[in-house]
Amino acid sequence: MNRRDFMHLGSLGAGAALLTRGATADAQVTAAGAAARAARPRAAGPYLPVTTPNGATLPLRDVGGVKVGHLVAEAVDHEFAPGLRAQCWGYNGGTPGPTIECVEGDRLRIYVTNRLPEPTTVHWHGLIIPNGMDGVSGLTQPPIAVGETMVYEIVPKYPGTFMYHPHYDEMTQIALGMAGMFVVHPKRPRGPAVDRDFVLMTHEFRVAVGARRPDPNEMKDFNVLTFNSKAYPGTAPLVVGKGERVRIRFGNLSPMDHHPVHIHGVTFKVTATDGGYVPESAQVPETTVLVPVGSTRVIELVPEELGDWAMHCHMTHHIMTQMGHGLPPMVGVDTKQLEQRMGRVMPAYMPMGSSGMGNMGEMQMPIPPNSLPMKGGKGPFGSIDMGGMFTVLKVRQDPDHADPAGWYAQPPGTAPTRADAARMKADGIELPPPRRP
Ligand SMILES: [Cu+2]
Repeated sequence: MNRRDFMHLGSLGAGAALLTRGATADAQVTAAGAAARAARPRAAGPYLPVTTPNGATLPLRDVGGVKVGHLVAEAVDHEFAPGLRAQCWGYNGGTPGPTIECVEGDRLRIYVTNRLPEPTTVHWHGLIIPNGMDGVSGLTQPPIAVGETMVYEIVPKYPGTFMYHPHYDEMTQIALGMAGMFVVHPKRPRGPAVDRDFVLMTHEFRVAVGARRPDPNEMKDFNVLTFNSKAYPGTAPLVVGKGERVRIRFGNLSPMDHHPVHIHGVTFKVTATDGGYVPESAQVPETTVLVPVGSTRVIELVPEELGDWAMHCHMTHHIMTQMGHGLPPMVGVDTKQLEQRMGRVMPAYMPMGSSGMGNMGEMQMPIPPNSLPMKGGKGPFGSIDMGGMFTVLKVRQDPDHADPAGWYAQPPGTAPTRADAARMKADGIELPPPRRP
């Protein structure tokens, strides 16, 4: 054996060791997952149906071996979060539209009725289908006129996570909420079985404070950032079991922004995009996944720590809501004089932000009707300073019997405590003199 062969063998050995370690860890989590699975009634059928938090799945009727569904494009009165409603556009009474779910090779017949005040189409984003079914107004079909119904015949050739949206007046229709997810399960199971399968469409809207309709002409300043068209605290938590294998399918049909979605307390791998499966050798461990506009990203994770784990877009302005936009920079400004002068003309005047924006969600400030406070909601330890594209991954021992609204009870000794002088001194911590900026 020459040196090179030996090196090669060595690296194989290391690889095998890694594989074994991975397999042992997987076996442990799979055992926990199996226990959780055994305790839970499973849906009968060839696949685990996806869950669309705050949303629904499109009912499909079997008509002579064809799965028939009906999308109605229409205006919807939508609640982004308690306190903020707007006239959006969507499908079947909601935004996003219902998730379409089927199996590779299924024959689908989707009727689309247009109840919008203008024409529309439906494009099946990512699906490889005959050109005529692609739904691009003017290029592959005439638009669906107001009041008209058209029917699409689709046979998804490949499994995957796709989307649907109009390809007529995209700027207006998508900005008002017209988007949906399209999940095609593989005929033969692929990869390890999952215990939970979620779909989350990321989106962004511009809803001027007090307005009743999102502004479809906005290019930059989106102020209602959403998962499945809900802004926190309107977003439902994702309740999962410790040791379960969890799949989350993200889509992004925001008008202008990519969303780096970060999940606390877990690592995950991107297993698929709307282009297909990512080979295992190319799956990089991550804690944040960038979901670009017009794309889907599928991640899989196995939580090992119980708790309430934040899950949010990491663009800081995407975890703010309406009131956080368009403010002057105030950090460090001495507002005493300003307060005195403004107080003469506006007795209730209160300058904001001179010491930062923390707790703005908690302050009992009057806000205009039909608007959201700057951020957040109530948490078990006070105000949560994140809103918008934010939800909570709730990892529980017994997820099927856990209260989705409940908070994790931290075992004693597992949270930070206030440090007193004696303790600091014992560990040699000394306060440095304050620095003058
Ligand atoms: Cu974002």
